[in-house]
Amino acid sequence: MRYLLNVRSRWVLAWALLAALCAVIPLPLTAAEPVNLILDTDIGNDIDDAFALALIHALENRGEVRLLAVTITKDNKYAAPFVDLENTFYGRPEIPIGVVHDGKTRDTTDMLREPVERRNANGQYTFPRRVGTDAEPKEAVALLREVLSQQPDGSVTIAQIGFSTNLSRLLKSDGGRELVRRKVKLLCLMAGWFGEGAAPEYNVKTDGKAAKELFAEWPVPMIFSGFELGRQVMIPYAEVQKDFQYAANHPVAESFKVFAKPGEDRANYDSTAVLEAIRPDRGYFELSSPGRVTLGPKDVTIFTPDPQGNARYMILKPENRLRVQELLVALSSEPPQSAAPVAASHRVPF
Ligand SMILES: [Ca+2]
Repeated sequence: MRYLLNVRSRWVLAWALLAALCAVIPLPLTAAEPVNLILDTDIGNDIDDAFALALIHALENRGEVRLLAVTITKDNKYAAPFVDLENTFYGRPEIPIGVVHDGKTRDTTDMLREPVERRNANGQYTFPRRVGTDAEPKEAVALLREVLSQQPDGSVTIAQIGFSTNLSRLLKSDGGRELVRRKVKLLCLMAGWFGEGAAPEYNVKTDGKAAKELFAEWPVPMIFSGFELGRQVMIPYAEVQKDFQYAANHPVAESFKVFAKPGEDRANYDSTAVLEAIRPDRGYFELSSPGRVTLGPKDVTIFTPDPQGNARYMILKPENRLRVQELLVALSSEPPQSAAPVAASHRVPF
């Protein structure tokens, strides 16, 4: 009896010690590993790509994501410097950038050109960057292959918020489909239009051939954020005017002002796909049943339910619309963090 009491007493003491330790050692809110993310963007054709990139930086500040690389499908010389100056503004100038060769939308847009070319009174760039000064971007597919090959199997999420040019070329490159199957766990894309009244969607129809190939051949799960969802989530002009005032010169706010008409709210399509890529388990969106996405006349997306399919599309319930909209703008307008945690070891050299 005395022995049993002693054993019980020891257990009580051990539990008391453990409780005391837990009280003094703060446990992280989440022990989850950050999402290893590649962003593939047509930045410069609409303003939401710049906001989606700012959103990624805010979530990397929280340790939720590690931006491995940015690849670009807009074939214009200002796109890479703009991505680079935005990454530099947020304290991460080392993020490698890949550019498309012989791609779509070669036109120059002022929302890229003006921030890239802007100089201060001393003749220095208002927004410093490395591209065009001491570094040059790589070709996008080569960079995708390099980055993927260096990551653990099944660990990479890709957010495609432009055309399918780069990712379809990746699949067709030597061993590319196998590389994707081995390294990528999820592709979130802003692409298509699902449900009533569906019409051709810009990201799909601009490179319809690539989209068709990607949707047919992609070997791991895909989650689509369609036009019908993104158009419900706005970037309010008045909020951009107020929320980015912390910086006298802010690349995202300045690009927005160049692009949007005074007072014009713009849709935040791309940020919805990025949010799902990084926070898939927060219930912001519902998902459709599994199925397959194919293209019909004029490259309109057709979703066919199929239990064996690897595609789903996102659904935004009316009661979640405002919280998603406000969350995205609030996160995108977060100032750069002076001591942002940077897991540089996971990134390939610029
Ligand atoms: Ca885009």
